[in-house]
Amino acid sequence: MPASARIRKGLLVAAVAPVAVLSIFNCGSAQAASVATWDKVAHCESTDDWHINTGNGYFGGLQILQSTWEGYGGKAYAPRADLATKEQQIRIAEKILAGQGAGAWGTCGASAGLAYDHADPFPDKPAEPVDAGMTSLTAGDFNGDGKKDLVAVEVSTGKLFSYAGQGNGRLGDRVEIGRGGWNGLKDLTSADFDKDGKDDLVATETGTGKLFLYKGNGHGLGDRVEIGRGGWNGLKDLFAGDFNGDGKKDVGATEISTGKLVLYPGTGTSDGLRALGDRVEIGDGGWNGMNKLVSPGDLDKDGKDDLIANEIGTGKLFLYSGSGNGVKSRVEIGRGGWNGISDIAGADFNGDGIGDMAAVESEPGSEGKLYFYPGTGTGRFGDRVEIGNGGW
Ligand SMILES: [Ca+2]
Ligand SMILES: [Ca+2]
Ligand SMILES: [Ca+2]
Ligand SMILES: [Ca+2]
Repeated sequence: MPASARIRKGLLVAAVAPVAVLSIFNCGSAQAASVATWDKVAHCESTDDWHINTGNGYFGGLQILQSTWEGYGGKAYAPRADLATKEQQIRIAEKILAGQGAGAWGTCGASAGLAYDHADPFPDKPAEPVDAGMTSLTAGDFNGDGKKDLVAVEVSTGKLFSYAGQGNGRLGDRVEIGRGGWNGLKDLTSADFDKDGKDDLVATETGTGKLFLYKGNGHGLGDRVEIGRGGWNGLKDLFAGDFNGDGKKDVGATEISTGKLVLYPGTGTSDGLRALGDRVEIGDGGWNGMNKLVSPGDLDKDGKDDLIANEIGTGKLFLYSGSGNGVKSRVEIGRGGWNGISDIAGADFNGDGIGDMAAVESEPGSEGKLYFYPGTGTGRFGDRVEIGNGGW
């Protein structure tokens, strides 16, 4: 369980916070709070100033740390919490509350009774869509023809669709796989985790912070199994690949509270909580400055899975070549412009043994275009080609 990531005032009284955190995790009830309770937290944190930025690194009425804002999806609303509306700040705070508990607001959370108010702040109002068109792209062979398919969630319906890969970077017709409700899941990533020859899908359930594995059955997805107890909302940018060289696919992620890159080694099974082993750190802090982490497979033809990521500050794309024991030092493979890419999936789409990428370019909150980026085998990508017919 990652430690809580925020709090200006709470930091001063960290010694008392664990008591509140403990009671929350023991009771296991759904986390939520009314607007009136959030108003009390804001009164304590920011004296009711929902647009405050004092330069202390915490922003807005609920004083949310920038990396936490980004980690829980706040940038879909605004670049920083103080630039978002009160409702948007509360909607992200609800996710932090679910992931970290009321202890994230220290004494302000305690005095507001945040841990004991389980009301839905906006019961009659669905959340504004955080992305338009399709979101949460990932790639794997989900129809059993040996060609990698592109999978994505339709924002307007919460349905999961698989677009049949043609083996040449192009996509065929889509079919719905899995059951609905995929708007409540995030960080979708795919690999054949249990080594039965069929790709599986892993995702975090935002409401509970649990990690689930959806077993591929050759024509879609079968039943899901819980493979990670709560706390996964404290991780972001999940990716899948074999990064410890044992031939079994692992799950990697950035830990929001520390900015470290962590790896949960796969055990080659889909055996519930035994599917992943104890986690290890494979990258020092600083990964909160990166996003869109994805493994396209082997990009530089050394036989090891690799990781690519966008540097938020510069919009540059970097390759972190897999070392068999984590990742090597990074190499820049794309000069800027990658902040305009809203979603990335990686796999060997054209079957040449080299990892490729599919990515959506869009304005925030708008539909965008889907592109195919072929891996060249040198660790870079060749010229992109638009695929798909809009609506992404
Ligand atoms: Ca396929
Ligand atoms: Ca499998
Ligand atoms: Ca492995
Ligand atoms: Ca490689």
